[in-house]
Amino acid sequence: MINNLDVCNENIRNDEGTIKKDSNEIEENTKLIYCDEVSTYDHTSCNSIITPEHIYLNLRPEETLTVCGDLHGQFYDLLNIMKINNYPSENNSYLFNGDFVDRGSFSVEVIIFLYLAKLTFPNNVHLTRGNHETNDMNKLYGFLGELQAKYDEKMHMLFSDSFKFLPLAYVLNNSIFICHGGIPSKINTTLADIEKIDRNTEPPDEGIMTDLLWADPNEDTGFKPSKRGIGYSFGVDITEKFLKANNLSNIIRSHEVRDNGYAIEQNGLLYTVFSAPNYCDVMKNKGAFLKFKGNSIKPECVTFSEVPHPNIPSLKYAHNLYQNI
Ligand SMILES: [Mn+2]
Repeated sequence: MINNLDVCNENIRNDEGTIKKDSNEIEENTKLIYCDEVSTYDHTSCNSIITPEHIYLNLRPEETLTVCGDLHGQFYDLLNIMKINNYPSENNSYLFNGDFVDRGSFSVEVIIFLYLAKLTFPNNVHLTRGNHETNDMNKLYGFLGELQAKYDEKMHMLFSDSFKFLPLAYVLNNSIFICHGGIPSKINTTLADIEKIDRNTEPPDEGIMTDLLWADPNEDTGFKPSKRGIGYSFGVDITEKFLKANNLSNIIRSHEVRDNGYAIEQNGLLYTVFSAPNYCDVMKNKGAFLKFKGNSIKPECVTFSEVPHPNIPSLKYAHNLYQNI
């Protein structure tokens, strides 16, 4: 299963030059529309509900927090999570750990649902930025195309701006570090360093922000080049050092499909959680979420299967070079 994704990622690398040119043209066009028509858009309304201090999540005894991984536009599976686990409320909090959009053909419905949930329960719904909450990915993997089909390009500029406000990481109950990809490759990175990142930007080619969005664990030790062609992978010794330096116990991350929806890796120190079952309509994996109650640092791991969706295949809105996984 992982190998299939590797092939897909290999294609991304090989075609990068061609796509970049195309993407830049789109970017220039959308900038013009944006400047002319929506330049009075008020950023402060976003900023007031997604502020840096919210990265520290300490649950009340009666509160549960459900951590979901990648959703990738699979709106009907998101509704199924709500059916299994109930809608957000004061005691039923959620953290959606990035990659809300792209690939699945209902990304618009997913992101509007999540933003409405955030606006309704700002203290109980938490959203992490994933590597797909970025312009480069949206141009290739469908979110831009889907917005062009359902609305227009300027809608993408508005969503793109909103993605820049999303936190890059959280700390749950003073023990568990949560981010979409993985831990920074700069040795001795502290939580204070992570808080200091100016995240109101597209991710650069390298650095702490890019690592948090893109890194993967490996089954060995040390740092290795990433199979994705961007970032790197980190071994269990790197994880141990990061946790010790920051007085933490575990890492939760998403970003990679797992057959059972989640996996406990690196000697029990790291959880991978992925919430898009039968990913891209072909991968046959389960979805999962991790559920914490009160001050617990050991989650209940819940798995679920895919549900039917309207007959619009995954990747329908993706760039035409990327419509096959
Ligand atoms: Mn990802």
